[in-house]
Parts: sequence; structure tokens; C-alpha cells
Amino acid sequence: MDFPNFKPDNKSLLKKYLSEAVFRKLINKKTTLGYTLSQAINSGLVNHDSGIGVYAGDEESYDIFSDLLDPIIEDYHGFRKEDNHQSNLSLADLELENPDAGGEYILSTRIRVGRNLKGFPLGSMISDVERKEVADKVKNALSLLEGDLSGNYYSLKNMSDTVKEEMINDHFLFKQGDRFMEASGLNRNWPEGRGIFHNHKKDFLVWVNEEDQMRIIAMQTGADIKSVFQRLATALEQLEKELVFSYIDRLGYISSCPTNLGTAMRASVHISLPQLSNNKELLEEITKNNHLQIRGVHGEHSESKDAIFDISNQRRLGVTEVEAVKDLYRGVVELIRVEKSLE
Ligand code: ADP
Ligand code: DAR
Repeated sequence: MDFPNFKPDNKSLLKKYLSEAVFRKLINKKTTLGYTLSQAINSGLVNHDSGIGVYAGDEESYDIFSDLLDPIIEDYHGFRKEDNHQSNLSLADLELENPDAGGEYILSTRIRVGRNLKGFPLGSMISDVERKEVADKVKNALSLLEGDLSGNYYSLKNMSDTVKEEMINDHFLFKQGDRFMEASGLNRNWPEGRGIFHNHKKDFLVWVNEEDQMRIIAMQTGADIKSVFQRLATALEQLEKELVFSYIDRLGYISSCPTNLGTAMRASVHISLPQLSNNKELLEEITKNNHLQIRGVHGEHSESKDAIFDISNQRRLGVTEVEAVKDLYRGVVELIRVEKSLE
């Protein structure tokens, strides 16, 4: 493979940090399971509009390809290599009020974490047999969830198009893997081994074998961030009795994409900002200053609609889960303050 010829308008962190020297150093390396640099960067080469452009194929990828991945990780999370990641899911430390008790701005709150099972390759490298084994282990653990968390698993393969459409419109179900996932091998053998679990109240969901082997999600209407956080923390405590997740001290929970390392947490609100939607520069300045990212109403790579934005924490590594949620909280308080001042 020759050194890639990146397009001039390519703004990916892959282009930013894959120097010719790093390329020459890594191009013939592979992990014990056989994952190569070429596989790791293919998505960013095929998709010129990638923001990141790389995916790991296994936990060892973060060591073997660290000359490329470490600078990408430090750039995205603002995290220094010598730091060790810390986790904190203690509700007692989450001192915050409901940022929109009157329900004027925030339509809904969702907090998700990604998890992958220890001892298995990640989605870009996993075999069909291993992917089914992961699904079976996860389904078994989900069947043991107690109380309000108990519910049912629905395999994507057997799901009717009507139910699928309904779940996507309810923002419950993941869409078929996007072109970024396609080029990284994450969509292989779709929809085998993929599915969704949700509890009877439909405020707790788990995606199985999408971009990560699990996306564990608590969500509800309104802005009661603490209740959503508590439900997720309780679910993680129960699931960790049955499953061992891939975790290393330096990088926290291991994920397919480097943007989801550490806490692997994305805490988001769907928020209506009609004034700020007409002042995008100010909106982007506030979100940038508060370590937040903006997505559309159908998540990543979608557009905002009717001045409703998906606002969430950007940093997932080098911050604890409590700190990641506080990033969101502080930013949302500021957004609502400015929105009110523009009314
Ligand atoms: P992820 O959050 O897992 O990285 P996406 O950004 O694609 O993935 O979002 C997944 C789905 O969750 C999308 O349908 C998105 O609209 C929905 N979603 C995200 N945040 C919220 C929220 N605060 N309220 C309701 N739905 C949400
Ligand atoms: N679309 C890829 C991944 C960016 C982060 N989002 C994830 N992991 N879903 C990109 O390089 O833009």
C-alpha cells in the first residue's frame, strides 16, 4: 500500500496525524489477531468527509498503532498520554438541578455508553461465529435484569419493517450501519447478531452489535438528567455482574472508534433553540467553549429540524462519567441563558 493521497478538503484527524514517517513505521505491523493499518484507516480513505477516519479492530490495536491513534485520541478528547483514565458513576457526585424544570427548551434526555466484551475482537474484525456468541452472552445478561429494567430482546433479522420503522422514528433503534461503518467492516453479515433490548417502560435500551457490541442507553422525555443517569448506572451495575467489559487503565472502556474510549459516554439533550438556530456562529462558540458537540435530530450525520438540536458532551476520555454529564449540564445552562437573552 502506498502513502495515501488525501484530498485537499479532507479534514480528518487521520490526515492530520498520518505522516509519511508514521505510515512507514506502521504499514507492515499487525495485531496478534491480524488487524492491519490498512484496515484501520480504510474508512477514512474511502470517506473523504470523515472527521476521525480510523477504527480499531481489537484492544491491541490501541497499542500496535499508538503512533497514529494516540495523537488522534489526545486531539479529540483533549487527553494527555501520561494521564490514566478514571471512572465515576456515583450519583451522589452528580450535584446538578434540572436545567429546564419548566420544560420550555429540552424535549428529551439520553445518556448512553458503549461497551465491548473482554476477550472478543471488536466489530471490524469479529467473525460471524464470535458475533453470535457475543449476542448470546449479552442476551442472557439482559434477561437477568431486574425490576424496572426488565424487558425483551428483539433481533433485527426477525423484526418487521413496521416495528423497525416505529423504533427508528422513536429514536430507539439504530439505522443500518452507515458508510463509515461499512468501510471499516462493522456492517459485515448484517443483520445477523444485531438487535435491540428495551424495558417495558421503554426508557432503557441496549443496542447489540452495532458500532460497538453494546450501546447501553437510558432516555426519557424532559430534562431530568439525574434520573436518566441513575437508571444507566443501576443497569451497568447489574450487567457487570454477568459480563466482563474490555477496559485498560490508560484508555478506559475500549471502543471501535477512538472517539468512544474512556467513559464511552454520550450524554445528550434534544433542545429547541429557535433564536440560536438563527445565530449558528454563537451556537457553535458556546458549544465549543463547553466541550459540547452538535448533532441533528436523528443523531450523527443528520440535520437539526425545526430548531431542535442534539447537544452532547464531546469529551469521553480523561473525564469521569460524572464530569462528562457536568460538561453537558454546564453547556445546556449557558445555551438556555443565551437563548432567553435573545428572545
Ligand atoms: P450514539 O448516540 O449512539 O452515538 P447517534 O448520534 O446516531 O448515536 O444517536 C442515536 C439515536 O439516538 C438517534 O436516533 C438520535 O436521534 C437519538 N438520540 C440521541 N440523543 C437523543 C435525545 N437526547 N433524545 C432523544 N433521542 C436522542
Ligand atoms: N464517522 C466517522 C466516526 C466519527 C465518530 N462517530 C462514531 N464513532 N460514530 C468519522 O470518522 O467521521
